[in-house]
Amino acid sequence: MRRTGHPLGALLGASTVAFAAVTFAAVTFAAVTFAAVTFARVASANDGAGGASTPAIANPGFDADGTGVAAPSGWSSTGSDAADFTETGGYAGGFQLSHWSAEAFAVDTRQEVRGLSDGWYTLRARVRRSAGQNESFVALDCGRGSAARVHLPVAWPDQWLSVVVSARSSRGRCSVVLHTAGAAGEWSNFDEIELSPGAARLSLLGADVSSLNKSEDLGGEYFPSADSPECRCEEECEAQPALSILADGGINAVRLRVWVDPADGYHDRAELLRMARRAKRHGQAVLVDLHYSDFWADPGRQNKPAAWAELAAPELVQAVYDHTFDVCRGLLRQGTPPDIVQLGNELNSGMLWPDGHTWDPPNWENLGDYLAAGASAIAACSPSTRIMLHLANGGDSGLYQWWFDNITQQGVPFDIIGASFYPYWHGSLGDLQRNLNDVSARYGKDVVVVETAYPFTLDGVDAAPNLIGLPEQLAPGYAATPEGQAAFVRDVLAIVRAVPEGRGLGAFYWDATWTAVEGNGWDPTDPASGNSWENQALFDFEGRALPALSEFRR
Ligand SMILES: [Ca+2]
Ligand SMILES: [Ca+2]
Repeated sequence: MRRTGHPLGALLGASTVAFAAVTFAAVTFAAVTFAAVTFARVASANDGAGGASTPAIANPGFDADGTGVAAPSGWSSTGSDAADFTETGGYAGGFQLSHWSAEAFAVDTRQEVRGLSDGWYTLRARVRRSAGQNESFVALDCGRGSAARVHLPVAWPDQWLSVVVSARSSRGRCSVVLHTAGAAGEWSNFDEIELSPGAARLSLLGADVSSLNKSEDLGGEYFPSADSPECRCEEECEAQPALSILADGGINAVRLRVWVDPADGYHDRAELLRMARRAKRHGQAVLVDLHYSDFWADPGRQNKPAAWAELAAPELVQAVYDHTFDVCRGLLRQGTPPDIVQLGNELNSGMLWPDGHTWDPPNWENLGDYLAAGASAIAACSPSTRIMLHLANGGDSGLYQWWFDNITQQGVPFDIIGASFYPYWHGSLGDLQRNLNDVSARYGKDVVVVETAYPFTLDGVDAAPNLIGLPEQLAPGYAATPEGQAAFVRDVLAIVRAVPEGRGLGAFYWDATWTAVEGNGWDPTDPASGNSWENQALFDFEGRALPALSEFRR
């Protein structure tokens, strides 16, 4: 099984040297990292975790034998067994397991762990991988049909990521499998393999469907994926309600944008009530996205609703309360209380400019008053509804610390931190992981990636140029193809699932249903405005569900 000898010099030159400095920095923080990695919260919510043994993995950090060892203690390899070996470096302890070969390869490094109780176990690993043709994953195989894997996301080459995968043990033993199938010169690194009782699960597998009602009114049609049973025979494939297709794909939550008095009458309170009824019929949770504007609100614009333009700051507090309460009460009265309400949208620069701006000049007191008013309206209307505060730039932990330090000083009550994460604007998946892990621990809050998306093509179908249409805008490792979009969604979900203490609740795909339908452009004041997002929807140019949707099923 084991080969003897391998071109170690070539290996070191190929995949190790460039990362040495970063690896040493990571070693320094090892103690902190270990302290944060527990599963107490996850395990408490899990069936079968109580009293489970904490199993020991032999040589979990690949540090027992030094460098260049083809058969690290405790592990065995199958497949291209010259392609796995220890190297200096690693996330911690000085050494790591590497998968690499000068030729195309496929290798498994595995270890069977014995003495397990019946119940769920979660495997956590530190990983990183090259960005090319590299199919690599960490698997936990407990036999009897209980096996699961998590693919290695792609980040910057110097960024170690933490990933988790859970499976149910029923026969006392499970196998840890570290796998890479790569083209020549591709590589993966593994370190700090850890097995704990409990399961890591996402509760919110969501899609923003704010555009859907208007799309359907204007003739937009949606179809199941091309390989679904309904569509195998082309002529038998009939349009279905998009929410049905999304629900069948695993979407268990929807996000809906609310403007106060929009120019075209869409995305207002009445539409929210209608869409919430539809979503609840599919068993979907409802996240209400209050913009406190008549138009888009984001870091570049946070304009007051026209009806509020002349209000002084104290009157704005009342207006925020009244609008929030009115929207919430409407949902409550029709029997669809909101599950989550986010107060404002992408509040980096505050809201209700200029009164609630965070820097031009800053007025955290006003912003705190507005958000506290929204929170108290929700508490009065629907105490079980959870309150979210949402920023863009999900890879910018400095921004999040600055903003949430200030807003917590104002005493604003909230439950969940929401983050937008678009890799072409907001950094790598490593940046996202660092920020989510940091803010959830720093403020003791759950986190949700409340907006994310990725193109399935660089082509467009209407006249409006797409926001993402150039190869240089893409994230390394993720092609603008249906498969690349699916891999990106899969890996965002993996990052959220790995947030320590089970604080990563899930993610919402934005705007899943915004296909190119004439009249449904970005500007509610201009029916001729086009769609700059149709290559990032979860439905292709024919309206068929894309494979990324099925990533929400797990
Ligand atoms: Ca190590
Ligand atoms: Ca377009």
